[in-house]
Amino acid sequence: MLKSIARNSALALIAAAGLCSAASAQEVTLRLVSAFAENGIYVQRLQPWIQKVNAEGKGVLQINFIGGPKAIPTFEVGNAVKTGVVDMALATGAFYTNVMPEADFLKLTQIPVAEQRKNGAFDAINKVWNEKGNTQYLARMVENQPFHIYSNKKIDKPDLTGLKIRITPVYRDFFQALNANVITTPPGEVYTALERGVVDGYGWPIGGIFDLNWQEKTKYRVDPGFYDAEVSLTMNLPAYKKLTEPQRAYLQKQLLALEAQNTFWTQYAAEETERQKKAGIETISFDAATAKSFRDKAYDVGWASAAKQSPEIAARFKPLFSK
Ligand code: 173
Repeated sequence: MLKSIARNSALALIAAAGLCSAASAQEVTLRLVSAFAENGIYVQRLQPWIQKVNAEGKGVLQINFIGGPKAIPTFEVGNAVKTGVVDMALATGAFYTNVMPEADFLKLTQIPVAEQRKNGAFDAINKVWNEKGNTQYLARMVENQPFHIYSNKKIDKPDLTGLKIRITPVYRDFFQALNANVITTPPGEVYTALERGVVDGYGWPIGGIFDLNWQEKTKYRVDPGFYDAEVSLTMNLPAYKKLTEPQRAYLQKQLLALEAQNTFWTQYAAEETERQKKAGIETISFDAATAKSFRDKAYDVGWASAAKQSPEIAARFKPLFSK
């Protein structure tokens, strides 16, 4: 008698658990964090997308935006995705070189993400991201945003001797090749570093310096820009694999819709250039030959460092990323 009660309740428990998983297989909620500030342009662009995903994805897939670097510090987001502490992240490769050094190679792409999906680059990226990062590379939401040197000290040639420049892994080897003293900080610490004179300048893309008020502490921008800021959505691989076929198809549809909005960035770059000028930020530019060698040097140093870091993968990526 006792035995059969025990057995019945055990069965009831299993049945209840079964019901739960049957219900949750219909709709999944993914927890997303951003390695970039919540009030910055990248999250501003992501929010309406999340709203659309949730509005159209009732009963299929929902995204729960947890927050920015206050929720998970910028340089810890990659590990949070890898270990499944969160399901999804908005980040850039430079922020998770602690997971895999190859993450930072994505700044070296010179072709649109739409083309990367066609020429095998996207698959090649995912093979590495899956194997080394336990991560699925989902979509690139920023393109055509070259990086620049912003400085408070005037330079008249591409030489940063004597300057202390805030970096992330994006800029390290290039700025060191230009003789800079480099200091790594997350974006959230740039303003204070400028204010206290800990740095004389910083690396950042053409757009977004107003988001954290850096224009107040910036005198010059060096042209031309170099590389292309990569800001992408990634996902914990087991969480991605656990999606049902309809859930994955729905997510894929929305990711492609997000990438289709990337034409925005060219216009934004032009607007931000103008806005910097109006804010009194002077442009430092070089003659054509010097400008070309400056840009070429950025890519030469970038690929040389990639090849040193991870020769086999750099060799695989280079032809797929280049024009
Ligand atoms: O923080 C950075 O300067 C950086 O690495 C980065 C990368 C992509 C977009 C914006 C900033």
